[in-house]
Amino acid sequence: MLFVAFCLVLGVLGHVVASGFTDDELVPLMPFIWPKDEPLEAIVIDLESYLEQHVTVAQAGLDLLSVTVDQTAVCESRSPENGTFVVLCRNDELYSLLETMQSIKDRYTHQFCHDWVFLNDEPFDEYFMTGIVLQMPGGMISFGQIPKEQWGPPSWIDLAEAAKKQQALVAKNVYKADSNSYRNMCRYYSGFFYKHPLLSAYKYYWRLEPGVKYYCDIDYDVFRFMRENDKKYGFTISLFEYRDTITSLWEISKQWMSRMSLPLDNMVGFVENADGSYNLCHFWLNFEIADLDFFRSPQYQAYFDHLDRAGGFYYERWGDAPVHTIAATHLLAKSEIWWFRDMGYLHSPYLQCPQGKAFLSQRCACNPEADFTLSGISCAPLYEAIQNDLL
Ligand SMILES: Nc1nc2c(ncn2[C@@H]2O[C@H](COP(=O)(O)OP(=O)(O)OP(=O)(O)O)[C@@H](O)[C@H]2O)c(=O)[nH]1
Ligand SMILES: *[C@@H]1O[C@H](CO)[C@@H](O)[C@H](O)[C@H]1NC(C)=O
Ligand SMILES: [Mg+2]
Repeated sequence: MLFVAFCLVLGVLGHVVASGFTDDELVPLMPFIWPKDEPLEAIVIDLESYLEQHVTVAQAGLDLLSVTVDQTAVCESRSPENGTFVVLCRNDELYSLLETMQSIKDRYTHQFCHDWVFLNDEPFDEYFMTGIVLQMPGGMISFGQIPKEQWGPPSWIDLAEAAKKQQALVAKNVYKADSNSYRNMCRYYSGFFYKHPLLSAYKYYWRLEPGVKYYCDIDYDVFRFMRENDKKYGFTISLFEYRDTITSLWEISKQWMSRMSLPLDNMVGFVENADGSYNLCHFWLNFEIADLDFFRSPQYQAYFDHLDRAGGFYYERWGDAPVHTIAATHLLAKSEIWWFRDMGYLHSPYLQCPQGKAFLSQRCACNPEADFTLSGISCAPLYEAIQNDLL
């Protein structure tokens, strides 16, 4: 025991001396290069000792975890596009994530080997990272940690006031009203993920959540599609937000947007009623394929900062979905927004399932009659009407 502790301390000191990085630099250390032709058992032993050094340091709170496994040599054909998958999740979500990745691998990544970035507010453990890496069909696979100051209420939030307002939402039975971790997640996805150092090398991302499933073949590189067609924001399912979670979001957003010069061919009609109020439509954010540079733009960042100052991520329970949606519909041209209706996609309880010819040619495995688009609580008809100038 003493010996183990001694080795840990030595390892930790060695790391700090060797890396020389300060807390806020967050530079990824040397990647682990996956040797192509070695026996798997040997690779796993080396991988685990590489991971362990980093996990030990991160769990001791001495540095944020930042680990990269270079499996590009394993890709059958690597996508030349500047994009990556992004997954924010916890260590205990490994198995539902593996199922999700299996469906992505079957339907998509066996043809287009992309990179992956996994983020967590706590350090990922060796068990999680090894499990993920062994599943991968290749690519650059990175695991990062979220800086403390980006996860949790900022200093100007009055915590007593926030707790009081939270109780009022709980009394109204509002979905996730009592969850602070959900609030942290929504704020992070609204204003910080695109600034993470592990994402700074990329332009496009595809957001995945543990537990979602893909049911149809996707035979083209989605990042190439985004680039060639000048798309900046893509979604699958769109629906109505719970009004009580965003009581003041629309007014605050409208005031801010009224000072901006918006593109004339924007998509505000997707979110705004004739009387100027919010119709509650939003893109469901467990799926998102988008241009990180849109979020990195000074305009989006200023919008987020304004919302963050107002405090509604904690005083109310603003979702990242209405925030991204209000931003995209106001700040982008409608031609830059895209509905991926060809994706067979499930995030419980809602399913998008292509119909007719698409169902057949993409060999879908979902029930087309259970398609959310047909349910009457989808915003897709409004989206279609606006895209086709029918309104
Ligand atoms: N690391 C980490 N990940 C989180 C945390 N909260 C949420 N996430 C991730 O973000 C995803 C979205 O959060 P959920 O709680 O599932 O939110 P949701 O999809 O709106 O709600 P559900 O209907 O419950 O799935 C989850 O799948 C998690 O992977 C957190 O506190 N830490
Ligand atoms: C990828 O995109 C990012 C963000 O736009 C950019 O900074 C970077 O130079 C791009 N990389 C390549 C290889 O084009
Ligand atoms: Mg979820």
